Amino acid sequence: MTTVRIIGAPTDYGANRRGVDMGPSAIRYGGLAEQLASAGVETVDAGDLAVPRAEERDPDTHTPSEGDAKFLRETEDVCRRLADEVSGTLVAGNVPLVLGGDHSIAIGSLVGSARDAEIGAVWFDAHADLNTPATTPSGNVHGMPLAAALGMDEFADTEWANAPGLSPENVALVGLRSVDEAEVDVIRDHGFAAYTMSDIDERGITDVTEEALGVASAGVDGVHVSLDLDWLDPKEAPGVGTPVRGGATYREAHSAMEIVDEAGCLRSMELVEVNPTLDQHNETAALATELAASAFGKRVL
Ligand code: NNH
Ligand code: MN
Ligand code: MN
Ligand code: MN
Repeated sequence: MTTVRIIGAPTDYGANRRGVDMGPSAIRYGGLAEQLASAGVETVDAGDLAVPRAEERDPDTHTPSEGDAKFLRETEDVCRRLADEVSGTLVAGNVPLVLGGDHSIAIGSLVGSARDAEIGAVWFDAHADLNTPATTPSGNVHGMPLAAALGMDEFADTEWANAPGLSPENVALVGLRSVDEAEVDVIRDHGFAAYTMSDIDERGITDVTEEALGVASAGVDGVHVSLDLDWLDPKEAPGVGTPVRGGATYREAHSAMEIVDEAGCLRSMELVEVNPTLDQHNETAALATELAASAFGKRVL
């Protein structure tokens, strides 16, 4: 029986809209332990990492080079500790489930998951998260974690952010519908496996998710699944800071997570960008718990 270890990373350094730091609490109150129990997995809760409040800190937008990356030093501090937690969980034979927080914490999840292994990643997100301090339109690090973990451009020298066991050939992005110009070039130049919502319209969620998992799992030890709740349509998941219309439906999302389970390669997972201050009756958090349960094997029959 799988034991899932829940690790909270309550940050909101990486996003414009405040309140995403309450995500881990909202997801727990939304029924995470109960949902995972109904999937037949045991859970242990490691609690939350200590995260200083943004108000106590200086955003300092001039690191690591000339560009903008707000709270990058604070993000580094959290991600270093998160990487240790994730890697320690895996070494102990358990499966890490990280609760964000904004998506910048994926840097820590990926670094930890890729510390002693070759991994792939499937990125379920409206956005590509491939900006760097030089290209970011916002300065928000939640738009950069994939570029950071892959050591792209000015992140090449940022050793704390690089996941050595992750290479671009094993990254698949699913559900794209808001991609910045510089990110379009990066996706083309690196030949990322990238599936837009139009691909899902044309081919169906089953086909796209199976192909994405095939790309991510080819020749590696396991796959990290990063689930940004803004992947879903805002009608299903209103409690996110950067909603984009035209996202995955409730059924498509469940179907995709069931395929994650069936593929049998899940190594680590995260649920990010749940912002309870923007949510309605905690429904986005509750949906996140249901989707995690599907990814860990919950079925009706
Ligand atoms: N691409 C935009 C930026 O870099 C938005 C990123 N927002 C996200 N990413 N929520 O998933 O700021
Ligand atoms: Mn400065
Ligand atoms: Mn994201
Ligand atoms: Mn997003």
